[in-house]
Amino acid sequence: MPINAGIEFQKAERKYAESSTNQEKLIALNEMLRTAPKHKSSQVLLSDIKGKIAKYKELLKKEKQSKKGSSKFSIKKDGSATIVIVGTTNSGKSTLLKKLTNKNVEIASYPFTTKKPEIAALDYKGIKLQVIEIPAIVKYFYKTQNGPTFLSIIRTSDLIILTYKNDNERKMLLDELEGIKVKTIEYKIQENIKDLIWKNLGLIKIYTKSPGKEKEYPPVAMKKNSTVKNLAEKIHKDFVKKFRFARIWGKSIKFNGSPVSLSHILEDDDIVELHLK
Ligand SMILES: Nc1nc2c(ncn2[C@@H]2O[C@H](COP(=O)(O)OP(=O)(O)OP(=O)(O)O)[C@@H](O)[C@H]2O)c(=O)[nH]1
Ligand SMILES: [Mg+2]
Repeated sequence: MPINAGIEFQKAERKYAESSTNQEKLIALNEMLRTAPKHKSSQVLLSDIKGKIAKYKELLKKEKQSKKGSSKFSIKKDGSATIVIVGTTNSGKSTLLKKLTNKNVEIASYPFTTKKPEIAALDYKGIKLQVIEIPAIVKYFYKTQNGPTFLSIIRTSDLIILTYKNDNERKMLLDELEGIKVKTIEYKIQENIKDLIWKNLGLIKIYTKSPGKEKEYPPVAMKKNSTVKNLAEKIHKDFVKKFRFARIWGKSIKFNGSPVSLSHILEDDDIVELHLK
């Protein structure tokens, strides 16, 4: 925060932090430049803002270019969530992708082995998740040929796994990803990475069952705090209209098998039996 920054500047700064598109960021940055205090001690701030303006102009230009011709790296979203593996070269991105998905990707000790996004599917207890390895991040990534395209894949993902070899690389990565608001976890070899991914996606697994039968597999992925109504809508468009009550087994209920209404909030691993008219 600069000395004597006015309220207008603070507003613009907040707008910058909260905006998610390149266009909005650019507008907010120009606003910051206009309202920033202009004295000797704000030189660093001003040049930082100007640097970011140049960056977002470049990103916007590339974004417009890639909208014209269809990008050669266009990726179709698949599964209940998309996870991107983002890191420096030789930081084990492909090794991690293989460990998560069993996809036979090229793993090698020379740098920049992976040149295009590698896409694979991860099965987490029956829920399908899309995992993408992004080619290695380098300094001034947005200026590289495919940097803006890769950054937009990262920006539209649900979770980033950051891989790096040392603190300098970590700092560089965080600088290059500045402004991207996707939840980020850092991968350390000893962690149970699949459970860690699931915990950070903000999703729950819900099983359905019919009366007198076992729970059905695979489960359904839902956002945290979803209700029985959300589940019913997801299964069939008529189910909410036909709904009488539901029975629940699991963490969201005190007595297993108790009946609940549409507004009941579900928890991870709940089993739901819908009773319809
Ligand atoms: N000791 C050790 N070596 C690893 C580990 N993970 C990967 N490696 C090695 O590091 C080298 C690079 O691994 P990759 O998985 O290809 O790394 P990457 O980040 O995909 O690299 P690029 O695609 O080339 O940017 C390979 O020789 C791997 O065998 C690890 O956890 N421990
Ligand atoms: Mg690789």
